[in-house]
Amino acid sequence: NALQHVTGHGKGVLGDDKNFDVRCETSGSPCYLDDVNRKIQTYDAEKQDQNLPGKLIKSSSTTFNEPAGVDAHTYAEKTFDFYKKKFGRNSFDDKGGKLISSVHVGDKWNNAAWDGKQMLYGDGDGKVFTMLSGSLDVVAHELTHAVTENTANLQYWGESGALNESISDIMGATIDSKNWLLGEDIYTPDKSGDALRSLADPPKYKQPDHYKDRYIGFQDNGGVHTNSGINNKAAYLIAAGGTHHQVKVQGIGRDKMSAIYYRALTLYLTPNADFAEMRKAAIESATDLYGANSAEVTAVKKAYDSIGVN
Ligand code: ASN
Ligand code: ZN
Ligand code: CA
Repeated sequence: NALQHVTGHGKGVLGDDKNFDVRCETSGSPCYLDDVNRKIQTYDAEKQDQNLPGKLIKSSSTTFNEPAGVDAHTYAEKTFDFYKKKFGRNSFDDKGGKLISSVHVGDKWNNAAWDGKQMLYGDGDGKVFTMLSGSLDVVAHELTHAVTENTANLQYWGESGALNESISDIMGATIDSKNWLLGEDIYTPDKSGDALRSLADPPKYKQPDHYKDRYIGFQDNGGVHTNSGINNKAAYLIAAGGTHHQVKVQGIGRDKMSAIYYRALTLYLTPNADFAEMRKAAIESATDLYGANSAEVTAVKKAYDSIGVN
């Protein structure tokens, strides 16, 4: 008893106009951030961090004056379409699972997350972060945590946790392919040019880019957001090429690089995989996709050589 697949309109967090799929009542109003085809729904948590997801975001017309909700919704659709078109994956669980997002979670919360059930986005404090759904790479990063949980299920500590983080960054930088930076759209809104992380140059944001420099302490689940830089550098080199620690890598592009990691994630990696197993899984995947003697397999081997993972 509702109009389905209506096109909604609205501005995102950065003030850009966009279109997205909504549902409207048969009378034409109200409309909701409810994409009935992809099964994507976006809610307002109204600054709470409990009683989630909150209220389904609604508007009296097809125009939504709710930038954080508009971006969470639109970018979830984009990420869904990437996984569907590129890998034939039907939502995060590959079973058409309903994808729920809540925006305005908590009071000035400077984070975003997949909580095992849904996506959560804080508003940021306006200094360190603006509304976190405003960045496609952040949305794709969080949603990839859901894909990982439903596939390799990489455990969120130590090397497997760093690989979990890295896979989210790799897919974030593939789905939002305008650069190799993560989170630059919503990080420090008063300062341009910086970012949360760089896959091209992890040390720029205090991450290692070689296995010998890995963090071995207990903070951050054993440095999951630190040591991800090591694998991120390998992925960057596989895609873009370059010379690192005297090892030259011939790049194969983001498209093939991400296909290798997706195949490794869904077919070869296991919950406690370490960096050495990541290397093996990537070689195995590249061999399946491009052949044992391919330039793609060589790129993977050289990239892992260059970060000290053999
Ligand atoms: N934004 C963080 C992340 O995705 C949330 C977390 O701590 N897992 O890595
Ligand atoms: Zn993450
Ligand atoms: Ca980016």
